[in-house]
Amino acid sequence: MTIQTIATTPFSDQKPGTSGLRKAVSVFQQPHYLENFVQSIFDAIGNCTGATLVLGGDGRFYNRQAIQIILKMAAANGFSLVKVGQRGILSTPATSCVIRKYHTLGGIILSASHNPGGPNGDFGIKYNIGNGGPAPEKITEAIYARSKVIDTYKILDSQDVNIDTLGETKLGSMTVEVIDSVSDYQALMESLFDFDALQQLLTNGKFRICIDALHAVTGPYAHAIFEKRLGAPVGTVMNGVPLEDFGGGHPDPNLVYAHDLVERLFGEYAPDFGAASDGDGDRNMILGRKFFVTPSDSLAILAANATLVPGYAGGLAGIARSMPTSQAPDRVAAKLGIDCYETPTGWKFFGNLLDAGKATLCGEESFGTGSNHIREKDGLWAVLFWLNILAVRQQSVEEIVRAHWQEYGRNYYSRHDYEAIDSQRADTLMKNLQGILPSLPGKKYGSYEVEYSDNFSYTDPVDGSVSTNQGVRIGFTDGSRIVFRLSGTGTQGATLRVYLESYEPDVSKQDIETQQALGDLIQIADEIAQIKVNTGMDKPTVIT
Ligand code: VG1
Ligand code: CO
Repeated sequence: MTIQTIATTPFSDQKPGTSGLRKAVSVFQQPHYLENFVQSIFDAIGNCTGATLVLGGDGRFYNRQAIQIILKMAAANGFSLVKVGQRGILSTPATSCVIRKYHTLGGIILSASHNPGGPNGDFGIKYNIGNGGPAPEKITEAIYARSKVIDTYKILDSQDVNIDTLGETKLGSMTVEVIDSVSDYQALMESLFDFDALQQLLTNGKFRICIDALHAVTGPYAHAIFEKRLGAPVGTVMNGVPLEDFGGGHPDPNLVYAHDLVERLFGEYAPDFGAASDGDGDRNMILGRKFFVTPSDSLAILAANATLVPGYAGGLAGIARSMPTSQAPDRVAAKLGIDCYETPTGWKFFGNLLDAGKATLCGEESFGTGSNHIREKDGLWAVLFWLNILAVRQQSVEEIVRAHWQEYGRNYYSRHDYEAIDSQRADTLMKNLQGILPSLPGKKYGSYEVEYSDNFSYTDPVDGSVSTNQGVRIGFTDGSRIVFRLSGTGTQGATLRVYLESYEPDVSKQDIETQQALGDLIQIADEIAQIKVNTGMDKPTVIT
């Protein structure tokens, strides 16, 4: 086995987005494309010699091939050990858990998360640092800078490694350890939640749940935890076998894409609780019987009830939410007398707050919730947290949410996505918006008056780093908000996200259908940003 140094030329498009580098599979299959990016990671992080790396992915098409390439490159770059998930499977939260538990240098996650997979779908790669979280911008920028000048990469000339059987093998002087994908993660969950109470709830014959893994990475974790460990009936987990193309579906847990689950939860004899997760297992959607919990509300409710759960019985240090997430968690933080931090979109911005002990729970409107137990959002963790609360309170999901609204008021919330629009048109829309921002405060739109308007900029309270241009916010005097930003995870053209939020303290007005409740704001958003004119689309492609 010899270490080969291969000559290469840079690709100009290897800039990591909100969550790693995502491209169509065909882009990753170009000669040297993956290798260039992996070598750029190794060069940017530097101290690879003798280090340990965690490696796994969500099982999508090209996962296995990419793992073999990365193993050979890790060996050639001096790593002494790579812990790889069996069959190449490791969810994003499980990877974060393993990095932290074994104090490794970092980890590589192969996933394009909620983007569809298969030969015609997307692939992605993300580097996580030693705290278990996504590399911060300083590192992703260094990786990108390196990718623009790279001229060689190192790879071991060797046979493929067996990644299906647990145990250790040698690859040159490096050890490859194939680990159980689930066990470390499951042990962490058992340390946080009351598994006895959960087992009782799931075996009492009265309370029924349904978990939709959408043929993505969560399947093995959900089978092991809910069916095997907690005793829920076999069949509780739907679509539980990870498939390379996710069964042709879109592994995004929302009312649009998790339609099988939605049909069950809104159908006859509906279960009491339903949940779905995404491609790499870090997102969650929570449903009660004929009831949808918005992710922003979910974060607020977990925070308000945290002390009912053993792992959080000591209370919360603080809460953090991404800027477009609704302000429902802020109200809980205010009541608890703790800070609520507002960060740019993407989990990499929560790492410092969690490391510094400033926040305990964090979340995003995009179906992501998590805590300081790892440094990623965590789909099954959120499901277990909800079930633990339900086991203690002995109320339905709907009762708990309605009681929350009664106490704190309801933040009506929705996100409108305009996908795959022409990039230039999207840039024009954002540029025009920026141009009119200074003129908006004081302007009236029907009964709404603009209080402030800005382009969100974030100064990290821990290391002082500044991230600018993180989305346009328009706030109204009654607390309503409209936020506009362009997605950083799409792979076709541009995706415009419009986030809409209004606040309703009056219980008698908390039962309006969401799009109707937000109807005025939807119109105002179009008036201000000229969405229809600029995108050429007369309605969003996805509403969540
Ligand atoms: C989207 C979401 C963001 C999330 C990111 C990664 O980013 O809006 O909240 O952190 O996906 O999630 P964007 O830039 O497309 O809006 V995942 O589950 O892909 O790791
Ligand atoms: Co994800």
